[in-house]
Amino acid sequence: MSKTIIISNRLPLQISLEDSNLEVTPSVGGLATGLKSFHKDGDSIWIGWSGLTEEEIPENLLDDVKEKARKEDCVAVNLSEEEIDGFYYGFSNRTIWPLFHYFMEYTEADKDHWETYKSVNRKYADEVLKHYEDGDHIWVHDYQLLLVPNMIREKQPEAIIGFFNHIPFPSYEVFRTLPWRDEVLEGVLGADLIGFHTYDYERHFLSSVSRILRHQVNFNEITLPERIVKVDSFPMGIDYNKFEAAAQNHFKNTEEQRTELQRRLDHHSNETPEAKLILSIDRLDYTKGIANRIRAFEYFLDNHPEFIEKVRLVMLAVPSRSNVPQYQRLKREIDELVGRINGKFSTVSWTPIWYFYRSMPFENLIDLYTSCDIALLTPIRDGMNLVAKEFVATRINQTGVLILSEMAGAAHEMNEALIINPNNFEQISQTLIQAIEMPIEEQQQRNKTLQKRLKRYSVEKWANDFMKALHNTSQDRDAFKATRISSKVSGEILEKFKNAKNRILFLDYDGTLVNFTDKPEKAKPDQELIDLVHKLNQSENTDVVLISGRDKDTLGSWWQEIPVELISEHGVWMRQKDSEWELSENVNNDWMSAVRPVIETFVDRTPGTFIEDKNYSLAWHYRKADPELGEIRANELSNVLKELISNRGLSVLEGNKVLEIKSSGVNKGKASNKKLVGKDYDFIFAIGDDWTDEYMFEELPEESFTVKVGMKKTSARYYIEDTSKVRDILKDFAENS
Ligand code: ADQ
Repeated sequence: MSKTIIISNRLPLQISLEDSNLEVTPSVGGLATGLKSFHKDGDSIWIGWSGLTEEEIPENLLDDVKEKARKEDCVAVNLSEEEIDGFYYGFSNRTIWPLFHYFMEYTEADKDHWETYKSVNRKYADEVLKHYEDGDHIWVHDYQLLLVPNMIREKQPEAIIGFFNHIPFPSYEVFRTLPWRDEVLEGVLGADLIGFHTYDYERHFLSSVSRILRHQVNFNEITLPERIVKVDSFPMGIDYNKFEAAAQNHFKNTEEQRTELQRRLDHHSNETPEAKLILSIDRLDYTKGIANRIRAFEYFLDNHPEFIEKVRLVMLAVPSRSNVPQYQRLKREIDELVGRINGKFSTVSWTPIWYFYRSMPFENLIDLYTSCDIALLTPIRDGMNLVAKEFVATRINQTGVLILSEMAGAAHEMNEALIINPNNFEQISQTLIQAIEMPIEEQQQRNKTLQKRLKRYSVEKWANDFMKALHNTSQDRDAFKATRISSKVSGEILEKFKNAKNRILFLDYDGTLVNFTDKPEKAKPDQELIDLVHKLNQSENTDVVLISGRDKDTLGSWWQEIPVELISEHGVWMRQKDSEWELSENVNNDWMSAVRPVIETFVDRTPGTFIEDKNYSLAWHYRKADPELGEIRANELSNVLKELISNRGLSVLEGNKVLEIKSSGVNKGKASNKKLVGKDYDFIFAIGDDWTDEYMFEELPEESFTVKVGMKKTSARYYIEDTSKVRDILKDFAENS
């Protein structure tokens, strides 16, 4: 039976050494917490790092580590201290993490770190390949493993691979500054499905893919030559029932069962029943806005001294990445801030901030969540922020107020929270007052709605939705009817070619025989292509027709020396072997003077676009335009033109980054069929890459070998990956004729 392979930097369990014994504890952090239940309940294995470096594990305990992991359906990836330094503390946390959270001033570009990142990603991919069996679903997680999807794909082209990014994806303007931006995007694009927490991250990613790699993006689909990649947003939820149940149990605890922390919290509320506890919980990370939060709290007390002794900030900062200098500096900054503010405002009976710098057991988290009145979560940037959701889930009597930064992904779904800008101290201060004074009924009303949504969209639902979408991408792949021209299929076609007595080949030009270039005039045939077409054209019983949308003058001049048959402008002109151009359709161009000025206004407004004048058609090219603006304008122009040309016997063809206006009666289907009249071909081969070639694929006889270049929707029987593969098959023909 097929299984799911989860891969993340860390395993959901952390293995550590205590007096030469191995201890297993659960990992802290959003990803591990969230996915644990999915892993436990399903048929899956989890591949990741155990938390101990190779140097730290005594040789005699190596097998024990493996065994401890195996018991939890986990596989530990062995990493050395040097690898952890370069891969985790280095590239992941000193390059990607700050860059993706818009902390460009913290972003380093260290080549050695990048090299280690690549080699460690390869280690993870190799471990996956060891456990992979046909039909398995692979789910790669987060920014430490951006290259893994493609590393798996290279070895297992048919694998079903998903990738989820737990942190923000920054805007193109920020992402483009990364020296290895192309490699990173190509790495992720090895996946069939790429998930983000919010639509904003999704559109930033799509825009980077289309601007940097120049792949075609249609809504949320990226067309690669050989595959289609889907991108979507899946806001991660929490294990709602676990937090709700923990809170219910918490309130059932007897006096003796209460934790030390809970007793202190109880003492506080008994002593000062009117005072409010404001809670914050985060990993100690500069993205979480902890220092700003303390300053905002100071601003609040400065401006509203009436709340002195009436509020207290309870702050839990969980140690994290303490090997990275910025985290060490931040720790010092927070220590100082807390000290200064406590010194400034404390009274004999009150300190404004209770600060804990440690990891707490789960039951203490629940103590904090349930005992505080207000949660103040003010990240500067945060992929999602699960703490916000956990706080709400534990409020079983539905009281409590959540103040949440608009910079957290969670803010998109938690509209009933009080949403603030973490840099606006005045707003935070006013919002604190609103929270302190909020009537119980309003608190309950807000939390009721929030809880309903959190309960429905739990982490389980999130994981299932992602896996369902991943499964669908594999079904879409199967539903794609065209057959890939593998070496076996190309051998079969070649056999038919060899045995045929009378053959005709229709070859589209741009995107089929040559790659696209930024200017159409640059796509001149190279010598290899000229020789190839020449050789094919000389073959016995073989007619070769270059069929293109290009104008007759360009096509004619490029193929002046070779007496190959040409069809230009989608069929307006034909040049027989060794003869002159003939106008093949009853076409005219008196409409151009009315249409041209309209297109010119689009050229003026859309930098990088231009008009190509053909004898009987006008083409508007937008390949060089900003990709998003180009698509928007193409859509707009297409609508404007359709209205303008209605009832004039004209049509608008939407090609690959080009719109073309021409007579309706002309298309490659009609033109190619004309060539068949009165002939008795027993091998018809037609190949092309865009929409204008679909007319050929649809109108040629059924037994023809119709081939699409690139894996796009098509009526062709076959598809082939790219222009170099096209040349390979034509070379086979040339050598065997
Ligand atoms: P994190 O940056 O780790 O996650 P967050 O989403 O708030 O941030 O998750 C923290 C998790 O750690 C919570 O589930 C919390 O319960 C747990 N936790 C906190 N303190 C703990 C403690 N002392 N002991 C045990 N557990 C503790 C990253 C991204 C986020 C994104 C998540 C999930 O940075 O933006 O929401 O992944 O995708």
